[in-house]
Amino acid sequence: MTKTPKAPKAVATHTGAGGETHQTAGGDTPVMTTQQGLAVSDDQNTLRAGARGPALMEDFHFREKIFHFDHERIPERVVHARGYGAHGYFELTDSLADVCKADIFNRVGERTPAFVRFSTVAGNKGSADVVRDVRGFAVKLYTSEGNWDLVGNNIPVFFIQDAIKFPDFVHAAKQEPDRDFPQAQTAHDNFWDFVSLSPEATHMVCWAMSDRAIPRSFRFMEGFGVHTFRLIDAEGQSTYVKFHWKPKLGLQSVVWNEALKINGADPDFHRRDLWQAIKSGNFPEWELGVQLFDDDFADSFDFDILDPTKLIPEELVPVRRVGRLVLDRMPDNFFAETEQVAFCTQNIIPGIDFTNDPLLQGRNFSYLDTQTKRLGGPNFTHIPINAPKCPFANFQQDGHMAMHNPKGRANYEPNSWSQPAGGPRETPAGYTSFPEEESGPKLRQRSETFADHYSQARQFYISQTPVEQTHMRDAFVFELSKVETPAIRARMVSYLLHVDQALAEGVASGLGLSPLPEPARAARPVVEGLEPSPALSILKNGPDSFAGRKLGIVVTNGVNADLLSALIAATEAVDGTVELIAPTVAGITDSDGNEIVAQQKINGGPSVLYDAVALLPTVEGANLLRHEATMRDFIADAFAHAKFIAHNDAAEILLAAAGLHPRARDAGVIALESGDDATTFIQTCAALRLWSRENQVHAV
Ligand code: HDE
Repeated sequence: MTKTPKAPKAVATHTGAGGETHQTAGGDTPVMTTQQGLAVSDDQNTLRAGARGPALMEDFHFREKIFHFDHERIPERVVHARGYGAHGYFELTDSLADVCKADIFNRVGERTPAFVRFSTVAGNKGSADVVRDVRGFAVKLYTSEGNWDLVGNNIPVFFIQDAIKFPDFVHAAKQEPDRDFPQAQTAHDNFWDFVSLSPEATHMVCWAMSDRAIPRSFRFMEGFGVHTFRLIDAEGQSTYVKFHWKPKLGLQSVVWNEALKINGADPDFHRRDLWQAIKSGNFPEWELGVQLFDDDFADSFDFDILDPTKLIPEELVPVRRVGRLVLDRMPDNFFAETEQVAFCTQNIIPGIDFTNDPLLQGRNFSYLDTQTKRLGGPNFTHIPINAPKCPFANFQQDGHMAMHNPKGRANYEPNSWSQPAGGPRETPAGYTSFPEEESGPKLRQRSETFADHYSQARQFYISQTPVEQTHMRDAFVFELSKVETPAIRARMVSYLLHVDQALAEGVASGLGLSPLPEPARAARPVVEGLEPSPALSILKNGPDSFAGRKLGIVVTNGVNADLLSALIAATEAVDGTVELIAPTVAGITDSDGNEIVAQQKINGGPSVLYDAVALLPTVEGANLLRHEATMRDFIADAFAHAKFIAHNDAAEILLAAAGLHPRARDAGVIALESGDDATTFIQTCAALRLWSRENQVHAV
């Protein structure tokens, strides 16, 4: 942290006639060539007729370079456009051979290569990371039996019950078409209009208004397969399964006002976090959990297991943890891997099968179709990130960019050519679908068993801690306050009256909506007496240490070297990280005369970028910084966001400048006098935030 980065190896240079720098190949530096392999002598100047004359058409190097540049962009994903991926592996820790024949689940200790892409849903590719949104959690597992894509989200349910509604839902959520805003947010009329006309969305809307939709980082969030799938054993028996990814670091989110400010200060907050964690060897890890159940459970459950707007509480069907997913390598190139990775829900392997969840069935068409458009043709499976790592062979051929055409004479079968010219053949050991009996009239009809839209929304709400319930209420109020049409606000409150009376009243009051609307007509009465499910709360499943989190320390010249190193040591001892924030990024000299580089200048390192903060200025430094508005914001925001704040004596000057006089402080503002205090402070930070402070800092 305190080291100055190494300068890159020198490259030989000479200066051109116009003063431009020419860097030349030689030694370790490779020769630049055209796409045809022709060495390039001058990459700074086009070929001209005379130094001041017109450019020549003959300049094939210029034309190739500009042509390629002109074609750099491909269509962004229609949803989940903004994403960030990493490589890793899945390791089996508990065999599932009792219920699943998939090779990946049969040998404990075996590792399967994986690529994971996290994403937001609504925003365009260049939008910010910490918007209120669902996060995609898409996992490609390169198994020995073919690629298995588990294309999940960080929320276990979805907004709609039938895939045919997906285009409407997505249109409503994204920018409004006449004005092309707002970007990457649902706080606008069209979104709330759609969901307030779609009672089935109520459960998911409650999740989206919870802190699940503003995770602290990808490393602190869960993933869910959402749909009910099937596991198939060696005898062909089926067991229903819901897939879960449980983060090793526990669950953590930011608070809404903090999220708004993070997006300004660092729109890449989540991708930078993943990059830094992996590059520094703190490999993010999740456990794979499965909820297994049979037809008897499905028949006895209050809801339809095919309905993607419902979950199965973990208290009813426990999550069996069977493996771990570790991300340990960033892609070499973002475009080649993260942008070109093509997830398809229909990519499954022997031992896993679909159910009739109508959303899943629709997805199985959509993903293949969208990849073909996005990546330009049917051969997107030939791109290295998408190709299986097991052998593969078939008679599919040609098309744009074909890399794996069949070898030999045959490109069809059956054929009478002997091997090797005859090519691949089927095997009875290949994939077979579970032979579920199906019959019924052709019709367009939603099953009556999908009709309860509020009970699980209520269960979700009552499973939250009071702090989280308040955040949900505030999120509804914030979003609906951006909705210009009063009737839409009222319609949403009419749904919330089925979820929880206090929630509905709180939202109505926050909107200044009076009198309360009538509750919406419910197709089915709310199931009474559903027990709270603690697994649904973030705060009940939070971290128990400062591991994976970041402390921001404000330092100035002459900082107490002992205290600073004690604080850094205490943080690093629990696998946390530290950034130093100083008046200039060149850094400071500590009380022992050591020169220390800072990671941020004060106006580039606001406290929203840190999980907790410490203020260690000298008196002289504090007297300088108290006149700096961003320093005062740093403290005021840390306090407003309920963060733990450590400080030395001299920092009293800064605390006072930010309006934090001793009487305004609380147990979360902690004086540091010795190295022991530093350890206690970091232990205190395990509690995430001093939530009780929130009541003091929000009047409306
Ligand atoms: Fe997707 N979804 N989706 N989705 N989805 C896409 O595929 C779609 C749904 C999810 O990192 C698209 O490659 C339909 C549920 C993730 O590359 C597209 C329906 C869940 C990603 C598509 C759904 C997801 C996508 C757009 C309703 C959680 C990003 C670009 C039937 C279980 C994957 C693309 C990545 C991406 C269609 C609903 C998760 C258009 C039709 C439910 C994580 O094919």
